[in-house]
Amino acid sequence: MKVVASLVLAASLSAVAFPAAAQFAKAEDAVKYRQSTMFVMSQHFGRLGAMANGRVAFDAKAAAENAAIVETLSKLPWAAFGPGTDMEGNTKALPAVWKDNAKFKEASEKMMGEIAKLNTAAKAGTLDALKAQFGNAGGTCKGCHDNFRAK
Ligand code: ASC
Repeated sequence: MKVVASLVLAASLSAVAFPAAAQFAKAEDAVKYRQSTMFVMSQHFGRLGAMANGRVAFDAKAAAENAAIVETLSKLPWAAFGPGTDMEGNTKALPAVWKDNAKFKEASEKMMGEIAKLNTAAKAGTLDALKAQFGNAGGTCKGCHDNFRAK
């Protein structure tokens, strides 16, 4: 009984220590998850870009909806870059994600911060406000891709 109790305790402690690993059944799922969330995010970010760059007419409601989706999605990929998800050949994520993890984490936090500001800007309901923050937000996507994603 004691052994079972300590095994249960050990399992729950390791789940707390490694929440990312516990979230996915296998490494392939983590890779698919982070790629999928990034892809959906890029689709909604692209709709904001089309407005910011004048390719489609500004629509305040659509801008606010897309920016809210992007902000929610911006929080999701990171838990899927856990230990053991460095799958060579199956991902564009560079080894630097794990070797230089503090820098990667910093880049992810910078991105989330700028995306949160983009959501605030979009809610203001003007094209000027959207334009003023869109480039800053996109810059953090690119900055991280330059350092942590293979071409
Ligand atoms: C996108 C997308 C990215 C970023 C980046 C911004 O829409 O898919 O990766 O914007 O290109 O510089």
